[in-house]
Amino acid sequence: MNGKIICINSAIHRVLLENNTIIDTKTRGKLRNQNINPVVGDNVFVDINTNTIEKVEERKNYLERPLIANIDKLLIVMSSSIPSFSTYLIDKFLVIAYSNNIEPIIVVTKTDMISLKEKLEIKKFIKYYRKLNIKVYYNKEVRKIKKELKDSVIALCGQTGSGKSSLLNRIDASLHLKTGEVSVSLGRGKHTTRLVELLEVNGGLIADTPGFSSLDINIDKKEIKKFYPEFNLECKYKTCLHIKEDGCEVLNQVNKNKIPKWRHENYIKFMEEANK
Ligand SMILES: Nc1nc2c(ncn2[C@@H]2O[C@H](COP(=O)(O)OP(=O)(O)O)[C@@H](O)[C@H]2O)c(=O)[nH]1
Ligand SMILES: [Mg+2]
Ligand SMILES: [Zn+2]
Repeated sequence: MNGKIICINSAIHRVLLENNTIIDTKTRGKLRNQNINPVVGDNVFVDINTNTIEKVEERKNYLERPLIANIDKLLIVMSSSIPSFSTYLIDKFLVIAYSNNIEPIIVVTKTDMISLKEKLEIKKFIKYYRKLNIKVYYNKEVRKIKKELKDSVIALCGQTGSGKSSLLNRIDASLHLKTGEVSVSLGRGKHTTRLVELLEVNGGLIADTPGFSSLDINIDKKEIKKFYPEFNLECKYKTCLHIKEDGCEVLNQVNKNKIPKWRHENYIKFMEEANK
């Protein structure tokens, strides 16, 4: 029977089957011999007589930190107050999402904590992201966010304190996730590696992870521009990286304020980081 791995704890692979039951399975030696290492999110075929995973389906995408496969949507949870709103982080998550074939969705939190003036400032950014066809919601819009969960596999990302756990609790109060936790450094020699787990929430699955621990854009420097949809313009040179080249149409649009300066500045930062 087909199913999806929702949790892995050493040798035990917990699978949500298509008939909505959950079983604990083992992997077959055959898979290990083929060097196939199933991860959370993998779509698998299970022999329900022996409770073994017989086959791992081809992956749509695969992230290493958190270790998870087949994510449909990335919920970028961005606070407008403490921690402060960061287009740098949003733009970085957008590149990570697009380069992994994941639909990004931005959720803005804590607008109740800011002034009207600050709200208008943030609205400018939101307007631009919407222009790029990215869905942006406020965390108050629980009904709209719930709709996004249906039949989707979702990962959350965003800074500590941005309101990820609070958001999930709003969506499903029975989750009782702890909020307001300050991450403390682990005691000496203690290795409390958190398990990645997919939780069933409102007809979808959400990765219960602290978010992305790795914020590296794991792609070639020359590729980053591909994940800035508005950079798909005709420059003088096909190989143009839109930094300071002669005849660069992207820079031209930035100068005309058609592409906002901050979008381009963040891009330059990513290019510099990719240099290291
Ligand atoms: N005022 C306000 N506080 C919020 C909001 N969302 C979350 N918080 C608070 O911000 C703190 C951090 O939230 P939490 O969900 O733990 O963030 P996480 O680290 O991303 O999971 C908690 O004290 C929450 O009560 C919001 O929309 N408005
Ligand atoms: Mg949390
Ligand atoms: Zn260019």
